[in-house]
Amino acid sequence: MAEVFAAVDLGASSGRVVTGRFGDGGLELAEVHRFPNEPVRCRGTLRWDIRSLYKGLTDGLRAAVERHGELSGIGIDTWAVDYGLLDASGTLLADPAHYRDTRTAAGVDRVHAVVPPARLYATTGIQFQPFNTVFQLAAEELAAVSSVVLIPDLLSYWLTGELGTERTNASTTGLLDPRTGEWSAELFGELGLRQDLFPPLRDPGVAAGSYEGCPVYTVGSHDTASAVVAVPAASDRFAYISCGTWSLVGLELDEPVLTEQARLANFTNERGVDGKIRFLRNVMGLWLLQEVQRELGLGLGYLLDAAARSAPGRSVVDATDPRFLPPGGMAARITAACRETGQPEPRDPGELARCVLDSLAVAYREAIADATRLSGHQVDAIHLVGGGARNELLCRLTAEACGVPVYAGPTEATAAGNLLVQARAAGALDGSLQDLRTLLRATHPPHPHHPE
Ligand code: LRH
Repeated sequence: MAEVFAAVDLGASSGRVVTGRFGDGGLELAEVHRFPNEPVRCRGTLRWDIRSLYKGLTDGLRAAVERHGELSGIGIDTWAVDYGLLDASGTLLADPAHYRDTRTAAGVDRVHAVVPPARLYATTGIQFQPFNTVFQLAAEELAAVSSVVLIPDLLSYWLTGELGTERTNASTTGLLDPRTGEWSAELFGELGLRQDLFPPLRDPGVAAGSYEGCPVYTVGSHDTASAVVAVPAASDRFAYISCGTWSLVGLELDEPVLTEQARLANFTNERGVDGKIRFLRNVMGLWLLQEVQRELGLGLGYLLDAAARSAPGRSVVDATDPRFLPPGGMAARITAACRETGQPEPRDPGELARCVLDSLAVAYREAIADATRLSGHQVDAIHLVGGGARNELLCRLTAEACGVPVYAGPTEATAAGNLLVQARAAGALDGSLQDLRTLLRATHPPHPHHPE
């Protein structure tokens, strides 16, 4: 009999509940509910409206039950690094702060004054991002705090009453030792942080409690970890681009690369499902285009058509530059970056969008070249998964920039990875990551883009 699981996948701009039916025909995906994720500014701090997200999640689970009758499991993934603070009674003290809020700058200085960047990297392998949990916590008042709970674990706690810290997402805190998958006791000590602030670590693919009689499983609760599970690769010689609001570009490795060169190249070693390492670089991603769209009030289709008609490679900005992190005024920031580097300024929305897409393709090429150089791993295919796989122009430009075939899709890779790991945890599937990928590839063959 076919079994149906529900993946809750929250992204920075929307959340969705996707069901996966595992039967004779392989995996059938259905989006049963989608809801907006609209952060709110409260007394100057940008925050996630976590209760509205929780409502979207429970509405989605209800829709899943209405559609399929009974669910065999539920799994939750979200963006990384952010957390809720609980008091001793388990009550959330405030809406979780958004990683794009600028309050973390003081935390960066505080942490680096105690543990210099090179030692921090040698211990955790996490690339410097001003919003890493370790920096956010250093800017926080923790006296009244009993637990720090990462976002997917917080939602899972509300569903099940059980607390835990799932490992793939724990790695993004910048406090985990990537070699052992355990917290770095040394780092906690030096930073004066109590290790029991975080609920006990748990692996992806284990029981996490139940909700209305349905089992809840941990998955790669870091959305990127789930997306990488669902890269429909035919061999291990692949690079991936998990392309949504962010583009996470890199390789799947067996061991972390903790060299000084890797740190200087700003590569991160996040933990993946089955103890793998996600050796990758954060590139700004479709955020640049989303912000341009929002600001100019133009549809995505219009912008992409205009970009396709604009001259190629006219100007290229650094799509990893933290100056593009906060919301607002994106067109002016991109134009300023062109001017400062002596390149022509975009003159219309098409040229602006073209500049973004060309810049992303170049950033992808550089990230993949650096990742292969730093790790010694060879690549003969690039898999572009996530919403960006729908963007034909971006896929074509990436194939041309990299000189390697780009395989696009699935667009719902994150939900698919979430579902595959749950189904395996529940015993509905078995096998290695490669087996899970082969199963997915059969029902969701990626679309190839060959370099010209
Ligand atoms: C993508 C993502 C990414 C993190 C960022 C904060 O959604 O999880 O992997 O670096 O959000």
